[in-house]
Amino acid sequence: MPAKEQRTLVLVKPDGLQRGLMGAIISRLEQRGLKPVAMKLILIDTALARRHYAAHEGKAFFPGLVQFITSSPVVAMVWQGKGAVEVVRQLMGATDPLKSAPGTLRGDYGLDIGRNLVHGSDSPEAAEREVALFFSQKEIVDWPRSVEPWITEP
Ligand code: IDP
Ligand code: MG
Repeated sequence: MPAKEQRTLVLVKPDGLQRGLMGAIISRLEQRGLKPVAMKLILIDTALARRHYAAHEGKAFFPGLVQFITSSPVVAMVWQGKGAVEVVRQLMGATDPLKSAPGTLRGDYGLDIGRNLVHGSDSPEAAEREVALFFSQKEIVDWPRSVEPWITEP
């Protein structure tokens, strides 16, 4: 991976799949110029959910969050590119869709903080931890993309 690029974990949450918004969410990341390097549809088990959201353990919404994220499949992905962690956070919008700007994924498709469609790692350190939680090294494909110099100046 080029030094100026980052990788980040993105989940299309159960509400995104149930509502048929997986394609719309993936399209937005793709159109921005980020590159997918890993992708799978999975049913998250309770153990993985608790590890993924460990920072929120003890909070009032934690049990509901674990219940929700394990209730139906998600699409787990790793996206790569310049500033990928921050770019995905901007594309997602604020945690509460009511506070997310129009044009963001949560601002365009969501109304409720507990049904906010998408997860993105919130820092490079979190991204590293979360990518490793969901994917083995073998599942991450470092593929060349011919359009690259038209997206990022070499
Ligand atoms: P983030 O997804 O924008 O990074 P976090 O603060 O990391 O937001 O919270 C993780 C997830 O927990 C949120 O995406 C949301 O689904 C849920 N959550 C956060 N705060 C609340 C709350 O106050 N009530 C209900 N659910 C919440
Ligand atoms: Mg978070």
